[in-house]
Amino acid sequence: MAFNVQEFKKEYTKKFEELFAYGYDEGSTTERFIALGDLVRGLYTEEWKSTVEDYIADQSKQVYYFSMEFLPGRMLKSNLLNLGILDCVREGMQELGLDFDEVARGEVDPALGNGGLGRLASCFMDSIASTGLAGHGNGIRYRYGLFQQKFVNGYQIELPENWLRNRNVWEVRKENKAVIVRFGGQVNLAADEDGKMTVRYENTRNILAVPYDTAQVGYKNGVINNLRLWSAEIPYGEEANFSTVEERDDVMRITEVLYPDDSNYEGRLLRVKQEYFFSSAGIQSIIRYFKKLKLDWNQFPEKTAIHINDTHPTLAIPELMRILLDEEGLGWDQAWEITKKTISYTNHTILQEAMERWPEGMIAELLPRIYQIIAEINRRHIEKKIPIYGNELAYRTAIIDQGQIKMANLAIIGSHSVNGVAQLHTDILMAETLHDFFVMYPQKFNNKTNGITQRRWVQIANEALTDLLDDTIGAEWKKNPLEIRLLKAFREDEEVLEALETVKLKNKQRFADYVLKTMGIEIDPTAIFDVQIKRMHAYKRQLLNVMHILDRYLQLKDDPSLDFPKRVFIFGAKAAPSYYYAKEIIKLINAIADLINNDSTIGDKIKIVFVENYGVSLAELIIPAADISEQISLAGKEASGTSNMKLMSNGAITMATLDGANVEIRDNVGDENIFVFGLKSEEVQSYYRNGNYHAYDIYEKNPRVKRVLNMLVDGSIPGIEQEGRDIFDSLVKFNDEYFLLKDFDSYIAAQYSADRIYADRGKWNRMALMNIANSGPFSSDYTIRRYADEIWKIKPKS
Ligand code: KOT
Repeated sequence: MAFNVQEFKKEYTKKFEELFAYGYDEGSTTERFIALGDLVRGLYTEEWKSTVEDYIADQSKQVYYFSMEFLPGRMLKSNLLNLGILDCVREGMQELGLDFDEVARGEVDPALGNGGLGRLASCFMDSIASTGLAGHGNGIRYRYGLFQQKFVNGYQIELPENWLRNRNVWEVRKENKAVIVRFGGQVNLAADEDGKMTVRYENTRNILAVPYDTAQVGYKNGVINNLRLWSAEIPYGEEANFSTVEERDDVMRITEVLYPDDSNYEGRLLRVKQEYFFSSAGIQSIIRYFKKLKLDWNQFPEKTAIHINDTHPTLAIPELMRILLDEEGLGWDQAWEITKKTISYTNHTILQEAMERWPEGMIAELLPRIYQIIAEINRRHIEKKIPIYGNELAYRTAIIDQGQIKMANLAIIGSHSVNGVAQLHTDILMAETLHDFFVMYPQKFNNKTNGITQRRWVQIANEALTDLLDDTIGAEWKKNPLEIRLLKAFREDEEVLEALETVKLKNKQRFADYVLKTMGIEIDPTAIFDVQIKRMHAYKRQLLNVMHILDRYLQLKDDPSLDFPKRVFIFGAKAAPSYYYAKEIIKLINAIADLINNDSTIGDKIKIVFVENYGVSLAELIIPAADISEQISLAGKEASGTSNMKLMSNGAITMATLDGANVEIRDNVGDENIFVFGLKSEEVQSYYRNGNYHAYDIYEKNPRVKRVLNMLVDGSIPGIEQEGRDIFDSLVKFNDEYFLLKDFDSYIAAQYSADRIYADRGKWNRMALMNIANSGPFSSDYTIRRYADEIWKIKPKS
């Protein structure tokens, strides 16, 4: 994009005054950001428009990524970087006497997702545009994002996240593209004039779905795709059918708030309303577009791919069927072939508590026609499969079972592709969780290991590392992330290794400044920064990390002269508000932070920092500062993980169980550049199968484990009472579901080897370098290319 500093300054000054009727020098940070964002949006509208026009002219096949969650993070720098004008704007702002980074922080970070699943969707949106693919997002414009987390006396409290309080400069409301989504009512068959039977919906409650579009700017390639988020409103004109205030409130509630559960499903009516609302709106707008092309319906899958991000948008399947059957008059078989060829599905978890199931009666009442279609899909599935696989297998794969609708079953049966998000995860799906379906449809199953966009997670978050890379290996890695492997050539180069250490130190200092300013805790940037950032969940085992901290504390209390290198344990985690146990662990971590941070005999040897309100923006600050990346979930439980990839790309060394994508990280970096410990997935499976795990025996026989656990209940940690008891019981009395006790010794041993190696700066820096150099394959650009080639069958714009 041609643009110079002088022009920018002129345009910015003008834009600011246009918007606020006074000069930027008088403006607040928020206003300064709004003016800049507004200006930047104006810069790409032309290309946004022409991208759409090209897609129409070329009749390109397009993919629509349906996701209940998107976690884009602040968009200013990312848009500027991708437009190729980041440096120019930074310079211009500086010349205007404004602090660019501060202005950038004036943007609210839209928290329209919970964690990995939503962030993956946003990395994918960036990679789809940046690899020149025609693809768009479809989701919900929540009025309130994921709650803001505060700690009060060490307890998590949740505050509403009113992210739209200032205007959202990136979105464009498109009222003329609104559609009607219908709920409730009755389905009637009626004959038209020619005696043809048509399906009529009566007494439905009609809701207006209004799209808000946000540009997804590709990296220096002129491609600008669309993220379409739907907002529920009261219809006007002939569709208006609400009378009472309660009915109106009901409508607004649909897109009011994001459900705050991660890897756990909420079986509430409102949740399924949200799911149908955005699935239906998305399908309707895709159909509307397709009809403009004036093609045959059989060409629909040649022009359209629809991907569903986990089962949340699965109602897109019966919704597409409904429109093809009832509105477009296709027969069942033709509609079904089109639907299956169009839809593909990603599974993100094997945790049973996360598998969506809806009561049959609830769906029948809320979505009577959709229910009929699901029942018919189910009936035909069983009828077709019995003769081939027998009754038992056919019924085990039924969509409707014991009064419940199983969304994963519908997603698999109604799609042509089912993928897991790391090789181990896909293997477990095929061999265990979805084995029955794998027997029926082996060709549908495939793996697509997750990835991350290094544009946000390296170029934007870690400018110092970006400069170092450019200076050592050139800038090709930015277009072609595999090229980062060129860094390997410098693994014995002391100058580069030292420069890498300096970069890390700078990022650690930046984070230390933040911690001092916001929490009043002083941390030493030369200490090991040991980072665990992810949702608080028992299977992710933050508690194992805590056990290590307590053990280290006890060792130091016994012998203050032990020469452990200094460590700062950094946590960032939100707990679902209703997840009581996770909240108890938050309280426990805050309590041990109070105890240890204020123990003068420990001093700098251990510090604990639990940041409030962890999210994308904080991740951008923490990840570049990390030395150790804690990826310690129980093997077989974490589908993939993506913070593991972000941290390695920034030179942190992984403390890993062989779970999710950690396995592939190990394969890429080699055993000598990662700390691996703990049970393997098959070992865990075998314990579960045989029921021969006895946590109590370990507690009794392992004195270090016993001492650590006793601290939870003997009053040594001020401020916790019931929490300590509950956590102790979960481990000792209720047999430690996630095998923390079993993995404790090997975890401690791995932590000790990290201590030893950290003391050898040259060796540590080399390991860090090798992690960065081997992070290229985890770029979401490659992940997306594989989705495009193997599932969506779409080609990049030439
Ligand atoms: C949430 C509700 C239902 C089903 C699945 C989820 C879910 C899974 N939410 N987040 N995930 C995570 O997705 C990431 C992206 O694939 C994975 O890296 C991570 O392991 C999952 O836990």
